[in-house]
Amino acid sequence: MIPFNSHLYFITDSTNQEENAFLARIEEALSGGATLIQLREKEKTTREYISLAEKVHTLTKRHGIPLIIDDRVDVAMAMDAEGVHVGQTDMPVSLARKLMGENKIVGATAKTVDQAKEAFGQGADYLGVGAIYPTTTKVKTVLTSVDTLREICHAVPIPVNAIGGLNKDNIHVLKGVPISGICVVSAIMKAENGETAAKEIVKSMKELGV
Ligand code: TZP
Ligand code: MG
Repeated sequence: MIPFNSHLYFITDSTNQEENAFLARIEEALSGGATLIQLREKEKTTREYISLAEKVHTLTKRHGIPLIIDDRVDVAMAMDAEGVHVGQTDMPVSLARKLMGENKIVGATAKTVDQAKEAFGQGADYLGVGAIYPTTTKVKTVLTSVDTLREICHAVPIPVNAIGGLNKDNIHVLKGVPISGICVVSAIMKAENGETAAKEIVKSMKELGV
C-alpha cells in the first residue's frame, strides 16, 4: 500500500473559490504541514472533477503527499490518485478496494463501532469519524460523541481520524483519545492564510499529544 500519514488531513472545498486561489490554498496547506489531502467536490461534472484533480495532483506530488479523491472511484482511477474516500452512501469499501487494487489507499467514513468494523473488514485503510462538532461545511452528517470515537479507535487496528468542526482551539476535547490525526476543511479553507493555519493546528496537536 502507498504509505500515508493522516496526522493533518486537509479536505478541500472549492465552493466560491477562484481556481488559482483554491490551488494556492492547497499549496499553503502543504507548506504548513498537511500530511494528506482530499479533493472533495460535490457539484462538479466528471470532467471538471478530473481536470481539477490533475492540477491538485501536480501540487501534492511535488510535496510527496498522497491525494485522496472523495466519493468517486472512477475519478481516482482515471487520474491515478493515491486513494479514494467513500462514505456510507458511496460505493461499498469492498468494491472500492476491488476496483482500486491493493496498492491504493481506501478510506471510509464511520459514525458507529459497527460501521467501523464493517469498513475495516471490507479493507479500509483508515477511517474518518464524526462530526465531532457541528460543521459549517456542506455535508449530511450527524454528531458522533468523543466516547464513540474512542470506542472506534479501540475496535479497529487502522488509523482513525476525527472530523467535524475541529480547529486549533477546540481539539483539546480529543485529549487522550488514540486518534491518528484530524481532518479539517474550514480551519484551513476559511483561514486568512492556509500555511499559518496548518502550522497552528500542528502546534495544537503536538500540545495535545496527537
Ligand atoms: N464529514 C463529517 S463533518 C465533515 C465531513 C466531510 C465536514 C468537516 O468540515 P469542517 O469545516 O472541518 O467542519
Ligand atoms: Mg462521500
